[in-house]
Amino acid sequence: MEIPEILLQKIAEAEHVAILTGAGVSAESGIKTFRDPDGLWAQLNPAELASVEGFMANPQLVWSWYRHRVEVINDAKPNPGHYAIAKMQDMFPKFTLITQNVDRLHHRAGSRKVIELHGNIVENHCFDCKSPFTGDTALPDGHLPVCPICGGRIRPSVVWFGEMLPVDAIEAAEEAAYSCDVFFSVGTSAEVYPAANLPVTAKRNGAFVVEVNPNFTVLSGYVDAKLAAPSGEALPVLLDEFGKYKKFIEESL
Ligand code: BV8
Ligand code: ZN
Repeated sequence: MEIPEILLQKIAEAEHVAILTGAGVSAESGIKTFRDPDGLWAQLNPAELASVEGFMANPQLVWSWYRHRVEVINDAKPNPGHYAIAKMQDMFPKFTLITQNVDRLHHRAGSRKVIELHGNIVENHCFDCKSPFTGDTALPDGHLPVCPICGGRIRPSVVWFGEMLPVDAIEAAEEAAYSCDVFFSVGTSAEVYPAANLPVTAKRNGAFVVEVNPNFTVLSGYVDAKLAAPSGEALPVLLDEFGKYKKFIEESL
């Protein structure tokens, strides 16, 4: 695939590179996205499953959905897209990785600092007293994990629709979008807020915005460059071309 030279130039000059990832970056690890035709929302209603109301109304259904997703994630492995992003963390004076994903595959690929806007599916806590819960949640369907401290309901430590994002996470993400030189939007439909504001904030503040996504999104007509390919293919090629570009520049000095 073709990497636009302007993108290589902007990355070479960048002091600060920021990346926002969504479910698409984990698609090649075998984890379903949400909005693709075969995605999670194709069969299920997000409001019923990824919201406080849904959990209150039917904790059994919500827990069986999360248990299924945890099993899929435990069997999944990071893909070349995750590894390429992990490599990028040491290539620039400043680098910020922001993810909407809850699967922690960036951590497993070696990314050291990950801003998790929507929490993670690996940890759980008590809905009532907020204490972290390290007990077993893989209970047989029909059984719900109970808080040993207050007897309250245990929930996954993800951010549900209608819930505030962790303040430190969204503030750090907005700061990075505001101040970076190059902003990558990788594997996201950019439809969930306030995460979807980030590429717009970056663009408004003069960043060169790149979308890595095989499909068209609401961002596609707005970005400065688009790599219309799966991130597991596009990002390794980008790093490869960037290496050659830097060598060429050094040799021509
Ligand atoms: C909040 C964790 C308010 C749970 C998730 C305006 C401002 C603020 C809020 C709102 C607003 N408008 C509406 C809202 C409410 C809502 C919202 O945005 N709704 C949408 C549907 C309109 N937002 C919220 O509720 C947020 N909370 O704002 O609180 C508030 C304010 C004050 C006080 C109290 C409250 C909370 C949102 C977080 C919800 N939690 N996940 C869980 O996972 O179980 S959202 C979940 O869906 C993901 O985290 C992610 O964010 C989102 C899915 O998006 P994507 O990751 O982009 O995935 P998607 O499937 O959509 O797209 C995949 C893309 O990958 C596609 O484009 C595809 O082409 C591409 N792709 C496929 N394969 C590949 C690929 N790309 C690259 N390579 C490939 N191989
Ligand atoms: Zn409790």
